[in-house]
Amino acid sequence: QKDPHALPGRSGIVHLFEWKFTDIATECENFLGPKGFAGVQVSPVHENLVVTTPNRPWWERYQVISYNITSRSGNESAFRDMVQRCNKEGVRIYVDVILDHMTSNYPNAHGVGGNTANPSNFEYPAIPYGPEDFHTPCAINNYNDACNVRNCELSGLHDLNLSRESVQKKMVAYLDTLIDAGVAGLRVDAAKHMWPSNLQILYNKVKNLNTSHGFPNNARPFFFQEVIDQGGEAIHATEYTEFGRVTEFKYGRELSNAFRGNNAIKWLKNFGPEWGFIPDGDAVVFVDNHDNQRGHGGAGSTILTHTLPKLYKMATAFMLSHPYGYPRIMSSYSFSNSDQGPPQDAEGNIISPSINNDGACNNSWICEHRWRQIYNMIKFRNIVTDTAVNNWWDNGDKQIAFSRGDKGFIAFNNQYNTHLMHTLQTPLPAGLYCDITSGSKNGSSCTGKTVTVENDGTAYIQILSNEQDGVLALHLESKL
Ligand code: AAO
Repeated sequence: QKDPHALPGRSGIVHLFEWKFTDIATECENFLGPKGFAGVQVSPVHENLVVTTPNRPWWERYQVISYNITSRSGNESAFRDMVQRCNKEGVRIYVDVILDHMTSNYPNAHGVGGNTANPSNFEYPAIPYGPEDFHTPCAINNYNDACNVRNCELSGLHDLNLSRESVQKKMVAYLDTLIDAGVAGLRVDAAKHMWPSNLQILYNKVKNLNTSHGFPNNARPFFFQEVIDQGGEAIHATEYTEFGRVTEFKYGRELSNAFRGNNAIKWLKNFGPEWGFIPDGDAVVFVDNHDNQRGHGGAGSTILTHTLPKLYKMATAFMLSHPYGYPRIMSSYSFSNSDQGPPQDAEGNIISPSINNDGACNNSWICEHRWRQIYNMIKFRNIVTDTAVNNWWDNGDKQIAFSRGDKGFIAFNNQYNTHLMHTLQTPLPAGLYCDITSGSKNGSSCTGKTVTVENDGTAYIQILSNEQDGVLALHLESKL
């Protein structure tokens, strides 16, 4: 249940936040498959409440009206088609599932698929759930009290009682529908707000993955659980790691803090459990997520996002070059307020991303996963898989370099106003290499900087402090 079921030679999840299913399917075929991405996290697929004040915010999708597969991303047949087409390209689908709660109180609550609910009476006939299926309402207001966090309502969202077998049965039916469609796993929203023992029972009831989509016999779904544990609260991430992975929120906070210059990156030498993180095989890691990039869910001002592109690409390159955890990349749309939904037309339909000639996205979609400095590092990660970090070098401050086995080399200059100009040890055979950060290898030429590796494996590495990118990366296949 901790295995993301990536196909060999692939890694990384990209969260295509608020994308339509048809666009995700095309992206699997045109981009994610060819570039070596392993999977996609899709926004919640169940029928959600239509919120009109504010006008169709992104977060309406976290308010459940029914478990029917219908949303602004598409209907059930579009969902099935997407999963099938992505699996065919070797790209897995992970669905964000909301099990903790239903909607909060809204008058005339209705869903995107036409179902209605009477939340103030705890009635959700389309599932159906009734008042007996919920915890007695109380507000979450004390993160030092596990019972308050798990038995009360998060932001007024009506809190389901997962200790009821009938509730679990309805959830399992929904999750099994997703498994039948060919998904590889589930992001469990607000797992912190559910009792670990109930989740363990629930997960064990869910079917094995669908062999007709290429999964081996008896393969268990990948469960990765959203548990925000930054210390200082009653609930710990490790309560959930026996039966799934957990999103390690300390990771993005510390990495962002370091690349913002608040902590010398030389300290990243032992980045991982020695920093108080959960064990490697238990962690899903990320720089930012859909919440903390817009100030929701415990962000602080530390988290790096696409709005500081040079530093963001450096932090992401570190994440993808470093072996700790299973990485997830955020793919965003631009926004000017934290409620704003995805690009949409006057009827509220999501507008598809359009792709420029240079491969970048247009019309308000940011598509970080299409940034060269990011997708080329997915390939780096795929090439250096299962190798150790060695040849660590630092200048005692904010410049570092390291190798991955005998397959890759990477250097970072995060020092304001100081160039990195050093001859450093690489693990690579002698020859001329293309730096896959400043450019890409194109046949036998390179669109970016080149580096000569000498017979003894050393190479002169230069990253000027005013360059567009603060990273230089080489791997076996970037040899010219
Ligand atoms: C919307 C409206 C609300 C309205 C509600 C009901 O915005 O005003 O009351 O509807 O009508 C998303 C949005 C919500 C939205 C909701 C439903 O973010 O704004 O509410 O959809 O439409 C907690 C949870 C965590 C959760 C996070 C947002 O633990 O699970 O809040 N994330 C997930 C999703 C998220 C979604 C939901 C859950 C709900 O990813 O998109 O909400 O399905 C502390 C705790 C954290 C807690 C935060 C925020 O964090 O530790 O567990 O997250 O507080 O409450 C430091 C600490 C850090 C601390 C932070 C903030 O950084 O280190 O631990 O300070 O104090």
